[in-house]
Amino acid sequence: MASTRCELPGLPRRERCLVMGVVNVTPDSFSDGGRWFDHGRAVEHGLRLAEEGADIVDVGGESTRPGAPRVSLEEELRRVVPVVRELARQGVAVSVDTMRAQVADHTVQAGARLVNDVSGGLADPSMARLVAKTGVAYVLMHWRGHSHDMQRRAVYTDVVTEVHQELRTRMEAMADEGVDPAQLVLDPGLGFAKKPEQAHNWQLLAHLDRFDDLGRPLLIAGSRKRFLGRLLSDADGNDRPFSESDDATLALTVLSAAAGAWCVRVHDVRPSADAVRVQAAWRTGGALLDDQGRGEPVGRGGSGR
Ligand code: PMM
Repeated sequence: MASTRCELPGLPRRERCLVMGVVNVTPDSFSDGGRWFDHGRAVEHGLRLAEEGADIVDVGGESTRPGAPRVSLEEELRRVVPVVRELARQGVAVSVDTMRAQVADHTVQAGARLVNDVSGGLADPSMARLVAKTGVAYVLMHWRGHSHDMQRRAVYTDVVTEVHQELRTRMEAMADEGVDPAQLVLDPGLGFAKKPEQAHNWQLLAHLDRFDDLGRPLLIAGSRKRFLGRLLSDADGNDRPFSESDDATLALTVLSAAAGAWCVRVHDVRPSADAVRVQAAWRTGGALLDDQGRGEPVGRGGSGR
């Protein structure tokens, strides 16, 4: 896959898979809801993730867990804009996890360098024009509907072929609105209208190379998701709780990096930041190390800026 060392406007370029750390400024997110639901704590957490080696810090104000209600525009703005502004001011490469063009607009003005839209532009018809107008890098994720009914829409004959086709259709729709394909990152949307019991997520992961012909870098975001808990269920059939799936997430990071992913999105940053460095040193036979065998420094000033 050609995507790892891809150039995207405003974002760090590394000879390895990047790591995006998650800051959910929400009371109810899937795995860390409520923990950073305060501007000061959210900024502190984002800075810690950058210190731990996150190349990008992803700030979101709306939970996308299955069944989650939507928040108002005003509330989403209130949650994310100050956090994005402060992290950007401190030199962190910030992405904003939003489906709303107005939130994207305000946060890009506040310093966000990437718009991470889990709806791939479907939730807000103004998104494509905003992305075209600002020239900002944009994550286009595969999506079939809002959280309250997305699992009902997880009906596929061939999940890989259909996700590929739907991403291609969305890329074309964005281009029709003036978005330069060079702004785009693609994401198969693990867990979004994908059913653990039908192994949709695993089929996608097993065939990431099928997305090569779309010619854009891939973001893989499986951190703490339910399909990992299901994979690791106990003898009584109980899913492993998400709080105990960080080792499985780390395995996903290693395999995604080896498969050529541009970036992984994770909650627990340090293990993944270490792992992508190990993978890159392995892949290149140490060609990028200094004459003492050292890699790039981990953390802000090294990879965070
Ligand atoms: N998943 C979540 C949130 N944002 N963004 C992208 N690009 N891809 C994803 O799969 C994705 C996302 C939900 O996970 P969280 O509630 O743990 O943040």
